[in-house]
Amino acid sequence: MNQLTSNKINCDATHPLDCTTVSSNSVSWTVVEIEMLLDLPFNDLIYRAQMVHRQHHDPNAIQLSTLISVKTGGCPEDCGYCPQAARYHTGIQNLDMLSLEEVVMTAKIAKERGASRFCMGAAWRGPKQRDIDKMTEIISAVKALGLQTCATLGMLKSGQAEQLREAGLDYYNHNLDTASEFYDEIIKTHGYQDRLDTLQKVRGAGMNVCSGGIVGMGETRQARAGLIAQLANLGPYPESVPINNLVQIVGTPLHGAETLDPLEFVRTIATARISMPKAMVRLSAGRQEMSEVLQALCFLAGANSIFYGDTLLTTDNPGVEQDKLLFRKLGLHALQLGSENVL
Ligand code: SAM
Ligand code: DTB
Ligand code: SF4
Repeated sequence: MNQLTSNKINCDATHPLDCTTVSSNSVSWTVVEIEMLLDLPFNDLIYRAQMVHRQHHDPNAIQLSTLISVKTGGCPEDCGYCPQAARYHTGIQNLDMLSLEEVVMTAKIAKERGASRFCMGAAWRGPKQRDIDKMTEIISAVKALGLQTCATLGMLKSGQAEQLREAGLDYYNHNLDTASEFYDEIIKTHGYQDRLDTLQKVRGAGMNVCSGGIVGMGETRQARAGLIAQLANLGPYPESVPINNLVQIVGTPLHGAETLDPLEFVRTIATARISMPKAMVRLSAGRQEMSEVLQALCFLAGANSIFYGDTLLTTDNPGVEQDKLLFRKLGLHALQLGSENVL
């Protein structure tokens, strides 16, 4: 029997396309099984991803998250892709943390434009207690606007996740970034286990987990499969899975990395969809460099969330008007917390 039909396919067929995935969150995936998905003929893979997608999601609804960098630059860590790492000369300044008023003003605009979630990022290894104190104030104020809240502040210490949760934080984003075996080539100042520990703390505090990774860093297909398998096996897998295509930044070690074949990016999205059927799979960084056709393929492969707004943290994202036009062309609409669609 084909290994893909072993423990996660609800039928006895020998070909994965004849089968239906089970929706349970307790299924485990081997790296080899994810690689087998990645190896499928493209049409078969996309067909299968669409079938899974339609079992669990409105195929034409896309969740919109708007990002803000609440603390930009000056980060002590060495993540090889990151424009905000102080040690690389990327032209990003070490700025003070934004005020509560500045963040709330941006959140209001994001809501008016139709975002359902507001994601606040900080260039920290992890927050200090005084940072948590400021963030809890900010989170409560953003939550009071009626937005879902998400924060990505680095590694968490015991008790911090609970404080964020109590302030009204709905999601915590902390990416595994890549497969464990490739990780050390990208980051040395904190380890893979540190990241898993933070995700465990987030889960333990009862928050939703947002965790994904970056592709296009020169990793092998096996490493991409390793990342997806690791995420899918988190038990439960993350509610939200951002898949970033590396935005190459002059001055970082990964500037000049071999770019990923766009169809391989689409395949990665499809395997995330199949192995994490209920998750929101976010087509994340790198959209600015993608054609409309490539983005459409990503939606077809099961991506159902995007970052919405002119900037990510420090780099450009497609403009709001451009995204509205794309949504119109594709007949997509924004997934709303309420019922009204804005796009
Ligand atoms: N400092 C915190 C941390 O690292 O967890 C939060 C902010 S950090 C910028 C959030 C995520 O952005 C990283 O984990 C990485 O996945 C993504 N990211 C950063 N730079 C990127 C780039 N150049 N291209 C694509 N994704 C990037
Ligand atoms: C995620 O996975 N991607 C976002 C968000 N989570 C925080 C960040 C992308 C950053 C891209 C580079 C920049 O704009 O600085
Ligand atoms: Fe960038 Fe976050 Fe790494 Fe700091 S910890 S270098 S902000 S990705």
